[in-house]
Amino acid sequence: MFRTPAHGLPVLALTVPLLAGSVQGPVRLREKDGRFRASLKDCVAILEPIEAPVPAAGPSKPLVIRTVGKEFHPRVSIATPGTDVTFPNLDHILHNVFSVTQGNRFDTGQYRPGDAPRVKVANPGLVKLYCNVHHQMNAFLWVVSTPFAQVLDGRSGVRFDRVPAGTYRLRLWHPEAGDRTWTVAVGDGPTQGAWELEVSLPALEPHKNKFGRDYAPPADDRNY
Ligand SMILES: [Cu+2]
Repeated sequence: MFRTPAHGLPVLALTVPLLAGSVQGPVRLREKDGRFRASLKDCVAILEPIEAPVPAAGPSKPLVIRTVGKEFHPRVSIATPGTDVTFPNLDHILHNVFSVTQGNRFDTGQYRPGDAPRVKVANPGLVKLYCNVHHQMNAFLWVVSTPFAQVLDGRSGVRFDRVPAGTYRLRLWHPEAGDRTWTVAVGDGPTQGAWELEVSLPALEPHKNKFGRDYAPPADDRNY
């Protein structure tokens, strides 16, 4: 860029280009029987700076998690701290969304078809979302302050571009595998890797309702 100092002659202001690279490579999800799952649906990759010039990301545009057919859609999402999350109810029955995750507790109360309660997520971490009416409804929201985070639905692995050079923690997570981390050094150019998670957890984690009690037997509301 050019600046014009007081004497009127343009001076070239030199800026040192920031080294940047990429992190890329396949991710595999190993089943209990040793085979690999065909899809990385619901898998999350997060690149957290340990020592790297990455400013914390501010609130992102509002996130929408719908209740459809007694399920949350999407089941797994990512937001930065301070982001609004709305929960439109597209069913014809009452739903609720609550979290008892420390640092991001909330309870929307029961809400009707067409309603869309809104909450603001505050602190980084994994937020587990449940419905107090329907035991089987669960979703996960990763609150992260790094701009380098992605849900791997429809992908075969990780790819982060324009990553400033430095040291990072690569965190991979899946609802049925929990998370694993690796330290990754990023320089100028691609950093290649190959990463694996192992399925070890049930598809639906045992959990209580928002009062910390067992769920009541299912109500007859099949016509959602
Ligand atoms: Cu529900």
